Amino acid sequence: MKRILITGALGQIGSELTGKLQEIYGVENVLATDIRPIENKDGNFALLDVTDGERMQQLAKDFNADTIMHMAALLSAKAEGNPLFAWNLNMGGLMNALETARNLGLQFFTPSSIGAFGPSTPKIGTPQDTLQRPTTMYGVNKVAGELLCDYYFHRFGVDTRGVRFPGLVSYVTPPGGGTTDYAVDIYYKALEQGSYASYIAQGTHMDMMYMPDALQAIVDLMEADAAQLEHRNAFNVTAMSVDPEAVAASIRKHLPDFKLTYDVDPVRQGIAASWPDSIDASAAEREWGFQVKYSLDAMTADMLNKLREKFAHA
Ligand code: VAH
Repeated sequence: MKRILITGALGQIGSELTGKLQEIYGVENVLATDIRPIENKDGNFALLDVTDGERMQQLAKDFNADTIMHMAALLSAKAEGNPLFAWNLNMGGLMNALETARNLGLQFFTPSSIGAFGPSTPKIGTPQDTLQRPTTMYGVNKVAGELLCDYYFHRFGVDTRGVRFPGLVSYVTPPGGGTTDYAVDIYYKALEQGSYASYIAQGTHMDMMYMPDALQAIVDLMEADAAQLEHRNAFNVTAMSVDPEAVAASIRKHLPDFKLTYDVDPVRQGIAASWPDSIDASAAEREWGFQVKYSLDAMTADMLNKLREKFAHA
C-alpha cells in the first residue's frame, strides 16, 4: 500500500484517515476524494460522487493508485430514513470501488460494522463467524458488502480487506447520521451545557472504539501479511462495550456535576437494540495482531481535552 485513493474523505473516518495516511505514506501519496470540496487542507483532493464509476476509475488511474479505501457510505439512522437512496449509494458506490480495484489491480479496504448483525445474532461475545440477519437497510448493505468483497477476493483475486467497526468516537467531525453518535454528542454537550439527554435508552450496551485505535486497525490490517489472513471481510474489532450511563460516569470523573437524562428516539433505539452488546475480536487479534490503546476513561480524558482546545479556537 503506497499510493492511496480515499473516498468519503470528509466523513467521520475519512477525515482522520486522510491525515493518518499522509503522515505514514507522505502527503503526495494520498488522494482524498469526496462529493463536497475539501477546504484548507494539505494534499491532493478531487471531487468524486462514488456513484460515478467511470470518474472513480479515471481518478485512480491518473493518480497511479495502488490502493483504494472506500469510506463513503450513508450511516444507519440516515439510511433508515431513505432506504432506497441508501441502497443506491452504499451498494452502487461499493460496486464501483470494487470494479476500480479489479480493473486496476488495487488493494482494497472498506469498513463493515456491528450493524451487519441482527436480533438473532448472539448478543454477548458475538463470534467472528455467526448468524447475520440485520433488520436495517444499513445492515443489509453491510452484509451484502461483506459478501461482495469476499466474492471479489475469491473470484477475481482482488486483495479485499475489511473490519466490522463498532461505534467510533472522535472529536474532529461532529456527530452525524449514525446510531452510536450519542457517544460523540455526549462529550460536546457535557462541555457546552453540563448535561445530555440520550436518545439511546439506559442499559443499552454497544461496542465502541476511539478513533485513533480505529485508524491504526485499518493500517495494521492493510499492512498484514496476506498469508496470515484466514478471514477478510470482515474482522470483528472493538475496544469496549458501554451504555450511556457508563460514558456519563467516566465524564463525571472530570465534570462531577454532569447530568444524564433520557429522551429515547424509537428509531435509533430500535436499531441499537438489534445490534450486539459486545463482540469477540479474537480472530483479528490472532490473524493480524489487532490491539487497542484507549480504554473508556482514556478516551474520555482525551475527548474532553481535545474538544476544549477545539472550542477555544472556534
Ligand atoms: C452508525 N456509527 O451508527 C455507525 C456505525 C456501529 C455503528 O456503523 O451507523
